[in-house]
Amino acid sequence: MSDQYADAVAAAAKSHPRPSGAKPFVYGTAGFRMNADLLDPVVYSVGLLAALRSRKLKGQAIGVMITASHNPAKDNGVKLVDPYGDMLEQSWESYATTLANTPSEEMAEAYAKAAKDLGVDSDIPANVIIARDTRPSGKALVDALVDALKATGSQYTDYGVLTTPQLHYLTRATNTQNDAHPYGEVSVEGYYKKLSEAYKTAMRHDKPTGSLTVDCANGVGAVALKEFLKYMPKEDDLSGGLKVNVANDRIDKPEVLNEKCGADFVKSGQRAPEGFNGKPFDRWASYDGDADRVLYYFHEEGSIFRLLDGDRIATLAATFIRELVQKAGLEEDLQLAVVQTAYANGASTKYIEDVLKLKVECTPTGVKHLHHVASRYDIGVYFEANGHGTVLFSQNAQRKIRKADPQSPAELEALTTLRALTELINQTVGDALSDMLLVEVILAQKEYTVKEWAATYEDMPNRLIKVLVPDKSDYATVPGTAERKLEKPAGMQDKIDVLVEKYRNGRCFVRASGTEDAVRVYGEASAAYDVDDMLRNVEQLIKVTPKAN
Ligand code: G16
Repeated sequence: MSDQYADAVAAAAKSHPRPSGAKPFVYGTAGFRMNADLLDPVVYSVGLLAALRSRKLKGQAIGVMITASHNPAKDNGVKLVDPYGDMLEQSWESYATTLANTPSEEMAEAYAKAAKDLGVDSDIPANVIIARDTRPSGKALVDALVDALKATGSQYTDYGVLTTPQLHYLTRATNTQNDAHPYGEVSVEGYYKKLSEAYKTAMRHDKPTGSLTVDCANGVGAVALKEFLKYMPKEDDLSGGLKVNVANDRIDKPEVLNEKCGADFVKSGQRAPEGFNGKPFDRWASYDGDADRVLYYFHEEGSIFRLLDGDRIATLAATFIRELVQKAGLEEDLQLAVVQTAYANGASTKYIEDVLKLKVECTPTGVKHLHHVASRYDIGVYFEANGHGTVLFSQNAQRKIRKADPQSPAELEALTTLRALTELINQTVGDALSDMLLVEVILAQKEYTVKEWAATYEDMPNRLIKVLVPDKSDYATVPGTAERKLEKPAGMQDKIDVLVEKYRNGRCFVRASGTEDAVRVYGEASAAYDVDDMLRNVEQLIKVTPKAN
């Protein structure tokens, strides 16, 4: 055991015992997520890994977010943020899983082994920044994390209650503060200032029509949104003044977090949240529990619910940014692409390819996958249908946009807006607040109401359901298929294929959730009744499939 901190790690680990008989924990789609009662030793182990990661990266700050996002209030979770604000590098996930499953009496040895395998120099200082959502369990979990950081001699800053994207922002801002182009001021206030200044520039000639009501899922998004509104132009300001109504902001009642409200509820149920009182065509948006997703929606006359989900935000953003790039005279220089997952509505993919004539890539679920692919392009627009996404501008694109010399007033206008967007968009991760401002800018500039936005193309009827199974690890998809085909349970995919063939333009896939104990089933077809029938049959198939051995 060579690491100089191993003894302290062993001593502190005694206070964070792993319960015997606990199911193996896996670092999944968004880190570890489970019933909060089980998380204490897991968070302790994540603290150890955060210290190793920071040392490995020469003392750059690593972020740790305590949140279970869209999950119910009883759950919590933890995820690591890499120095540039993106998710933990995938090759480290197995170390996270190993440490999380190590009994406390073996922790020091496992930690020292990981340090050795990863080639970590324990003399390098470690630096970790922490935030948590509004869940009551978060405070004690931060204590477990801090125990690990103290044991490993790490410096840390606890920012308290923040949205996930704010922590991502702070991580990148911390690590770029001495660069030629720092990401932003290293403070929460700096985050609000950056977004509001960019918004004001982008809205210099425009004012949104009507008001916007935001369902904050009774979570931390309510705190951030209310604070942010102090930095916004006054409601009647002709440059960007926007009336925002804050709904579902009961953070004083932790049990109502994500309860019958929030982006996940709205997307899965395809209905408005509790408390919805919009008149026809009123603009509403929903955040999720840690404010990294946003969706828009409205009611048509007759209370017909119309959802403007992540696919819609992707197509709106791609259309607008492409127009700006063209108007700025940079079309030949900057390649734009859209990244989606299998959950993207088929009509959105067709629209992007056939009408916008842009390249579409499809990745497995999980922001880390989309982010990775989007970063290969000059401008990569990525969104999951559930509202999680952002736009990435490569270093090359940012340089070209910064340095371009406008040849006409029209080019200057487009460039000014494009420059503002590179600041307005949180390029570290999906950010409900930042994405919402982007949508507001686009709707105002294009003079679109929600009705016109929804009319850009017609969604295929679709549904997403959750099926509880005895063990979700019985379900695995074929690598390289972006989760569209199952390889486990054996034979199930063939049966699904036979079923789906019966429905016009039917498409259906099954995959294990990375954040909940369930499998998800997505289906779409030309007719809504076909979608319902198809999903009923696939659900039945799952229920009668015997447990794998
Ligand atoms: C997380 C991930 C998202 C993913 C979602 C659902 O979101 O960050 O990329 O779409 O979970 O994942 P799954 O279908 O595997 O349960 P969030 O907002 O819950 O952190």
